[in-house]
Amino acid sequence: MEQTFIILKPSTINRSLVGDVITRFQRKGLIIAGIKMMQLDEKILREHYAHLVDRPFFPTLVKSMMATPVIVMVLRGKDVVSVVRSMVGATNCRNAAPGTIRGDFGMSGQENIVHASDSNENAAIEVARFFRPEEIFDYTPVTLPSLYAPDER
Ligand code: IDP
Ligand code: MG
Repeated sequence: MEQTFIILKPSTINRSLVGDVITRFQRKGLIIAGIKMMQLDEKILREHYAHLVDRPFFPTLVKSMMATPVIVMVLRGKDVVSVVRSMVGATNCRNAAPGTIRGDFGMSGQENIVHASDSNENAAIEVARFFRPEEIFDYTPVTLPSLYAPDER
């Protein structure tokens, strides 16, 4: 099974939506392989958002991402990167479809509730950037036979 990397952004912490967002991932049947709270700094954000450093909104984005500690997560599941991206929805919450996390919980392009990896390759890079190996847990929930058929696991 694959892994993906999630950040519950300061907008989620400030708006007390942590439980609602995590509940969505759990109800879907995704396995929490790692979870912790941390304060991001400019160094890690320049790496994480390297594709955006030249954009005019980058300083505002960095400030926003450091406004409170964040909660970072590693989720595990079959095809989890694409499953989670479709659960999260379009980048701008105002364009995100109802039923998605951004579509249901936000009104902003920047303050958009969660980060989720966009490919298996980036997920591996992001997990390694934010977690030490011993912070990721490989366990089998007792519910696994109800989550997947044998040939899907
Ligand atoms: P994604 O989070 O949907 O993968 P990216 O293009 O990777 O979107 O952008 C990373 C983050 O940068 C977004 O989640 C959002 O917080 C912020 N962002 C992206 N585009 C804009 C913009 O045009 N204005 C302000 N913030 C933006
Ligand atoms: Mg992105």
